[in-house]
Amino acid sequence: MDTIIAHRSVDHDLPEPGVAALQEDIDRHLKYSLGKDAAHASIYDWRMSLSLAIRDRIVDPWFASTRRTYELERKRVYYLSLEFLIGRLLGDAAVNLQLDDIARDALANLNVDYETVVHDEPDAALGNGGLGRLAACYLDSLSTLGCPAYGYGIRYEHGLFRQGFEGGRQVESAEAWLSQRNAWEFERPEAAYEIGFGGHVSKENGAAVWHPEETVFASGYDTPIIGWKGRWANTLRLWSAKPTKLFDLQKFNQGDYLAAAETEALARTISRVLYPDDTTGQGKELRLKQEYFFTAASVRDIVRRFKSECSDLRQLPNRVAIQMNDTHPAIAGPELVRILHDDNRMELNEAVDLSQACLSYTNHTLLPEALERWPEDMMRRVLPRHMDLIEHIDARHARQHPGRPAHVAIIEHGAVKMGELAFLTSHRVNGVSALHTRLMKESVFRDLHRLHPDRIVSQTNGVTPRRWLWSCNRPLSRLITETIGEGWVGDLERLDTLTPHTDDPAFLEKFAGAKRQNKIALSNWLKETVGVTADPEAMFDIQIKRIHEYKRQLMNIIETIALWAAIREDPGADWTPRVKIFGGKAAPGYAVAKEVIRLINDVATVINSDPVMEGRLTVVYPPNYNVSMAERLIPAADLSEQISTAGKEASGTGNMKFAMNGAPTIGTLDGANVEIRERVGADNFFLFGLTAEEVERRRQDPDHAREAIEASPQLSRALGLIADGTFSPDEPQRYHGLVDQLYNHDYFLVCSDFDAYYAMQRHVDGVFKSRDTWFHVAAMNTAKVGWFSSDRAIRGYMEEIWEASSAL
Ligand code: NBG
Repeated sequence: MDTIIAHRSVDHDLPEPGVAALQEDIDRHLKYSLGKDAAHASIYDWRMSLSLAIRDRIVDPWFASTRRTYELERKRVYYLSLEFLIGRLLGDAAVNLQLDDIARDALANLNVDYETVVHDEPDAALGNGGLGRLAACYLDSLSTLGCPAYGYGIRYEHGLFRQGFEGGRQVESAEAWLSQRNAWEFERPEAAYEIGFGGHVSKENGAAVWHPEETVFASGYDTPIIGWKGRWANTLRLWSAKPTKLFDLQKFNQGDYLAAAETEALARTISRVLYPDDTTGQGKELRLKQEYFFTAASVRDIVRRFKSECSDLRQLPNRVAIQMNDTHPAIAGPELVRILHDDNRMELNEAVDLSQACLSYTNHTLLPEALERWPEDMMRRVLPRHMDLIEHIDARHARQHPGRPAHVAIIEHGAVKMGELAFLTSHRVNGVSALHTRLMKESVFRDLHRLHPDRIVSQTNGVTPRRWLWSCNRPLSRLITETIGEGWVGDLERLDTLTPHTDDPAFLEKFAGAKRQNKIALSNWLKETVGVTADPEAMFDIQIKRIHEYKRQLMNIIETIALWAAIREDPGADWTPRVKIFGGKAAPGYAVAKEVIRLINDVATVINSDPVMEGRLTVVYPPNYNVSMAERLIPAADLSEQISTAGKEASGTGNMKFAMNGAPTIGTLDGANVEIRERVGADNFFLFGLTAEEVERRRQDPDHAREAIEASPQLSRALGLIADGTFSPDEPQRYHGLVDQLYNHDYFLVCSDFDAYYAMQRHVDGVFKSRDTWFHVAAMNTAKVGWFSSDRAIRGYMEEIWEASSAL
């Protein structure tokens, strides 16, 4: 065994545990934790054993981090998010502990394949899309930077639904990530809080006392999140709802069996499912209860931890920064005020001010349908005391700003507006890209911004380079390390030192080789899973994200149809072969998005069976897009589709991941595309389309769509093919609604941007043919996007919003 030692070339700060030690621990867990003999162990058994062996190695740095935070009396950051889209954890933990190669060797010695084991882990899909994935990247960076922090969310029994296709249509089924034991979490029966709903408020000795009608326990489960090189670990604490047994028993004893059962049912329901919709405010009482449930548990946990260290509640803002990820945890303000004032007898206005000094809020969208509003009567029914406090906060703000415009009120026309509540209870409000922040100041929060000109700040999103470059793209990350050394993983702006190499043919050859290796791997996977042949020589053109009208997958598939028609017309021309890859889920109730999915699949069927298209055009839509699929697709991409209607995509984070992995963007001036383009350079970004301002102006023309269609032979022809049933021969009218909508409404300006998009795609075809130019552009994307690391973003939050510092 002594001869088998780790063969890593990187420097690291950890003691070298070695292959033999890890192998021994895997064996031990297999035997004593799983109760299995190696001869009968399944992949699951090996995965659990390896995960537990790796988890063991996280515990010491985790404890050390906690001890250090106490010793240094550091401020802690609390990231409250209804979604954490973490994906698989095994690979991540192994990489951050620099144990991946060691684990590979240890398993190989046991005749087990590391990749198979890693891929056996179910994705923890506790989120819908960008917002939830951002929260996961931020956890990684908080730990990497040694910022003392907790993530707080819900331990949903069922994560985001599983997507299948039947006859091209999306069908949803329940996801069950917890059907197998979760290797990473530690149950914390002692961290349990009784959370109330409903009931009434009474006055007792001059203080308000809330008597909830029903209660559930929030019970914590902790997952340690280890940072890069294992120097620091924070905690992700997810709350699971459990029935309050004692309360049930009383009711039971009173003979009220039904009510007793109700409590139990309610409890189970609260943490059962993630709402599968990220862009519409849910008018559901259960959603409100989920939000209050996890926020209240988290705030109580925060105050309890604070009190264990300090008795003077006025010190709270020096020790506590609470970040509200979107408005879902916006009840944190009133809840903290309630705890300070009602439970701890702090003067009410002091409680409001103190709570504001702790809280800040990130806005993630300007789409009006996504801004949460709760019916006032529902809010009063579910949270009567909070409603009183919201009224107080609103009235006080009105008094402090006489003559404030009526619509900045938190409560208006019988609705409680969570955006306004979050704004008014926070000391900082941030947008997620420069453009989004500017538009926020000019639109949704225009008047509040005038009243509070210092409150809104910008923190452009970032993504973790550990998952999104180092681990998902080994061929490229090896090349980068070989070229500029290893420091880039923890300091991504060092990628800039690749710049001179982007003119070196030998480097570009290797860069192209890495891309090719990833494309072959993806091609093999596509063949196995969906049976489609994707030629690695072709351009891999990828759009992966939630299906939404503003993201304009429809424009992409119409362009595909137009291209198909053009190739058929002149098959002998020198076409650049393309594989169009789509991935993404539609919210189950979002009818238009589901039609777009069906259209893409219908178009794929026709194009892929057209012999003329062989070697020229292929369309693939693998079902059930998730974090793990993204890790396969992004490294293999040649072209990144970021084509939203300008002004609608708050930031985007997929755009950053693609650029990092050497896939230039075809995109509009929207969200973080603007900043990506500034950094990679206009020559290395394929820009098209109307700007946010032009979009607004264009919409003023009532005939914008019809005019654009009439002016564009390509678009007219493509729409004609959709309308005449070419892609739905068994039901020619299938897409009439969709086409009508484009002619007569087209709110997202697919038609007005189409020609520019089509023309830019043909330009991209040309650049792709010139191999040297293409790989220079691709490599420049990798070299220049270091700024989009979530480490930079978290540093920004620490300095400008939380006033928190690293404890490393
Ligand atoms: C999304 C935006 C994206 C952005 C992510 C993360 C919501 C509500 N918003 O553009 O649409 O990148 O948030 O900030 O999910």
